[in-house]
Amino acid sequence: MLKKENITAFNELNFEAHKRSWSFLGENLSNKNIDLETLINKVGDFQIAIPSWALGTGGTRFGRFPEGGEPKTLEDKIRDVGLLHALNQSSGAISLHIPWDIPNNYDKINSLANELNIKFDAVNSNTFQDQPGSENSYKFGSLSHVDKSVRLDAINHNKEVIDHGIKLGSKALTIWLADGSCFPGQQSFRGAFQRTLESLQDIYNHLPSDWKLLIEYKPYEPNFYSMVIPDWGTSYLIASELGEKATTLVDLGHHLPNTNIEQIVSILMHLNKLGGFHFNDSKYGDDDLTVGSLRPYQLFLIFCELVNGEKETSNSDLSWMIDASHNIKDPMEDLLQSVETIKIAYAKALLVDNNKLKSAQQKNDVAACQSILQDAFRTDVRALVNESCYRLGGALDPLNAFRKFKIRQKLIDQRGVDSKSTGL
Ligand code: PSV
Ligand code: MN
Repeated sequence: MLKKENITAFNELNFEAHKRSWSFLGENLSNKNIDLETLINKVGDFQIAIPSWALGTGGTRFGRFPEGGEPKTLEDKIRDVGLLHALNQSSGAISLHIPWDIPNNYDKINSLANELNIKFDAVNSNTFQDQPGSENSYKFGSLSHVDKSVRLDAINHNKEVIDHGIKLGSKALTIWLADGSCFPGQQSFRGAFQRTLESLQDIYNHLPSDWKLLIEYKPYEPNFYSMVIPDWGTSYLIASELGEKATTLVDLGHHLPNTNIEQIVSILMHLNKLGGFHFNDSKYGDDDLTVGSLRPYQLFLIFCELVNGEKETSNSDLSWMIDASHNIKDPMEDLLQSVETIKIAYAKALLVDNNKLKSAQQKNDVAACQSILQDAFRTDVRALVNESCYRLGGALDPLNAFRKFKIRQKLIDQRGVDSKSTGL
């Protein structure tokens, strides 16, 4: 569907314009004593996993408007990520959700992923939906449920997810726990917390030694009065109780309005407990919109803390993933836009003169502090992002290339207009 020669031909058409922008930016950055090669390599090395459930059209409880050509099988999902990666060279991993993505044949799945240069990122468990054939229900919780047999089902499911991940070379389990309560008095906060901790300990003990447990938090939805793990403090507390392999996962959409997420990132890294990230954007809640479509400055500030934290703390080896839902856009186009925005924010954060910032902070020169950050933020780094992608063999403008090659139409021709992705 997408050959190397196609990308080369596409790049030739766009090369002159790119060369002009890149030489302008490159010269400006070099004049500031910025090492271009290091910068390009860093941006090129940055890989952002694609969740298997984001390849289909999202929706709300009111409706869904798919365009067609959605991946029906795990193989199709891996192929879609392969296409994204071929175009942008930054989507070299897929994050699976079990039971939606259980492989029929591990060898075949592994070799397909290998062929497309795709790795398996964190595996995700699902105890927020009832499973067909199961005698127990998660309606009133899973890992926190008052009934031990329901808790055991949920614990065993998570252990099975780890076992699937081992066979695919994953190195992390992400748990997003939907447990909580919808009405005051429905649940004992202490009881639910304690039962969850015990369940998680059991799952934690099943983790291989080189695995991480990523604990995601969320303030509301699907439960609207209380969630058992509502915030980063609770996630951190649980991760600390469990042990070294347990960390906190920050999903940008899982905060109450106006929360200072960059501060959370900074403190978690200081405590060596930041394990991963789910990128998206929102105006109101967990809107799951395209990364940076609303708050690109916040995204940049978060990246400043990540870049700094990687230099100044021992917190490293983070899992990066997009966790968005595309209600009215082509999912693959939306993902390409998100990845590009993430790389732009990262590149801008790499431009911040941290020595200058530190000395301005020491002098309490507030105006200088702001200018130093905004200098970097206002630099147009798109040519840098394109240059790093180009050098790795990707397209100079991945979104336009996707359109030029009519990839969606080809997927519709191949899979049908009615093909629906499994998952949410
Ligand atoms: C639900 O809010 C959620 O976005 C969680 O963040 C999970 O990561 C994802 O869905 C899939 O379960
Ligand atoms: Mn998430």
